[in-house]
Amino acid sequence: MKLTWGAHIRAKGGQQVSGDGYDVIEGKGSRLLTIVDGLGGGVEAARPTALALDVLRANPDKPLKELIERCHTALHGTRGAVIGLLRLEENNQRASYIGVGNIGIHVVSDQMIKPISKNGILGHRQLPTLLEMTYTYNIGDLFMLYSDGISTRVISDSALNHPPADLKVLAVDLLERYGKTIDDATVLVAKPH
Ligand SMILES: [Mn+2]
Repeated sequence: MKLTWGAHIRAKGGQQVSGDGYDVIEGKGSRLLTIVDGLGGGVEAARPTALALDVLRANPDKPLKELIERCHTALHGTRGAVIGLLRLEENNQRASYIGVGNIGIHVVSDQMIKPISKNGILGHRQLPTLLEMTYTYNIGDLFMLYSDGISTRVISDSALNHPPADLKVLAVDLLERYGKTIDDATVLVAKPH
């Protein structure tokens, strides 16, 4: 699949290490896009984030629910994390999403693609009943994941309708304009074409 993407991350003011993390992981005919936000700040927050990303990188083709459950297990005993997990499949143009906790997702599309995250924390007690939402996307749709260090007002920004060719430029721009300095902040934008 041809997927153009860009991401930007900024640690909260005064921290050297970000508790947010992201990745775009290559699977068989699909990509897994994720943002993970470790609870707390600094190194304590970065640890659960790194553990969750390791699980995803080792298993890019497993069902989303299983990936979330594996992350949950791997994070027991840590501060915990929230996650947004999006899979874009190439052949059938299927987009599927599971979110646990406060990670935002927004899709610019002619289709009604409005996935949501459920409340919960990976690594803490019981996971919520996982809700996997599946859609058919169009080539050229723009997918955006963002952590809660980004104001939700970002979803109405006009730049999303006319993104630059280099999506890294868009991610940097959105973070600069909507990022909060009191939290780690991450934006990931991606466009299948
Ligand atoms: Mn956060």
